[in-house]
Amino acid sequence: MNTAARTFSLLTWLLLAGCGQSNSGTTPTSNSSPAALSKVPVGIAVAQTSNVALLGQEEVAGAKIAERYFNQRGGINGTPIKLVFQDTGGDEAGTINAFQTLITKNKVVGIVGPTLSQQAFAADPVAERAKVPVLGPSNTAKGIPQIGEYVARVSAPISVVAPNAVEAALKINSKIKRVAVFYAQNDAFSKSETEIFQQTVKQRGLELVTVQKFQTTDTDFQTQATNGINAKPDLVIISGLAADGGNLVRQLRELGYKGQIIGGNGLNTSNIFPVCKTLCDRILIAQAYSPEYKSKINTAFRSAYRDQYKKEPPQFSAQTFAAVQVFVEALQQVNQKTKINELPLAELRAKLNQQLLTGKYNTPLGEISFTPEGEVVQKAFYVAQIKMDADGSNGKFVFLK
Ligand code: 1QQ
Repeated sequence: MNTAARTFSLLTWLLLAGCGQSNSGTTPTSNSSPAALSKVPVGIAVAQTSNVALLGQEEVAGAKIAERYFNQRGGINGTPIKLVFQDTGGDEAGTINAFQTLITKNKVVGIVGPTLSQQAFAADPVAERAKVPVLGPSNTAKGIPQIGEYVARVSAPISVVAPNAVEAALKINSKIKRVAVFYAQNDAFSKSETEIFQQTVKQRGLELVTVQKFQTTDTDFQTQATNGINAKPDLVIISGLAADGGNLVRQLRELGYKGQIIGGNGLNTSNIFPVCKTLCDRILIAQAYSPEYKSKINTAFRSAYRDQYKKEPPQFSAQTFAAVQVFVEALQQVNQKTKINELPLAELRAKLNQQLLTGKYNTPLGEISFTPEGEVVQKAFYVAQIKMDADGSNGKFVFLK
């Protein structure tokens, strides 16, 4: 590259990194140009619109708190990070689009996202082919880290999280025998989660009295709820997403179901409160995060979240914070060996991917690390129970001891 071209490419980098998404009119540099960064662009590809935004908006919140937190502490050895947000919407096509934009246009060093496993199975291969590291903040289905070398996750697999909720239900009511399971058959995570729940039920010697299927786009669950209730369960387990899951809970209760309900990870948000209101009360949900976890970084994260949102931070915010943290701390490590703004982007992405898999991170989720395949290694899990106010206008997650 001649001097004029190189200067142009550096300017383009500065513009790209400084202005986030607004890079119209500039010619993107090639991936082999030096990554002369005034800010290090990290992509956030989560659902900001559609029903999936009920989950994704908590991820945006966690990412923004992380950006502020780490930049206040010097970013990558003096160079701040700049989060570049691309909305995936709720489907696969939107996610592939968001990934492509982040990779080729915004030239991010890595991507945190997407919200759903269903979206990850479609879009992560795009990042894999482009050799751009992806950190799943909330992809819990079986098979995510196996998508490729550049795919890892901070979200513990549902196989280690979900059984805790069944254990908690049995602790609350040891008489539980008959279990009805409901799952969204058009969602990869829900299918993966229900397999784990169904296995757990059998391993515990409980009776699986019915399995009912629905779609995440459904709003009317009369048929499934009636079938479920007719099987006389004393425990109902739901694997779906927030809007459908919340509606199913509401309709089960309206039709008279009085027993315990376990909600899966897709219901793990206070955004279901407006859907099932007082009828959300008592739902049990397993957690990969507790706001009460004692550590310096969780105390800082928790108070930043509470200052802004006047409630306890939810799991998805904590997981997304942790994903940004992993990128930041891995970039700091890479930078100690070779200054990151002297590295061509393709090399930086490759080094970042290698580095992040080898580190240990003291996150709000506790200390985490990764297997060589990119599976998160995490120690502590929890179960919370929803407690709604009498008028159903608000509620909270109460962590069980
Ligand atoms: C997945 C999930 C989602 C329900 C979390 C937002 O766990 O899709 O894997």
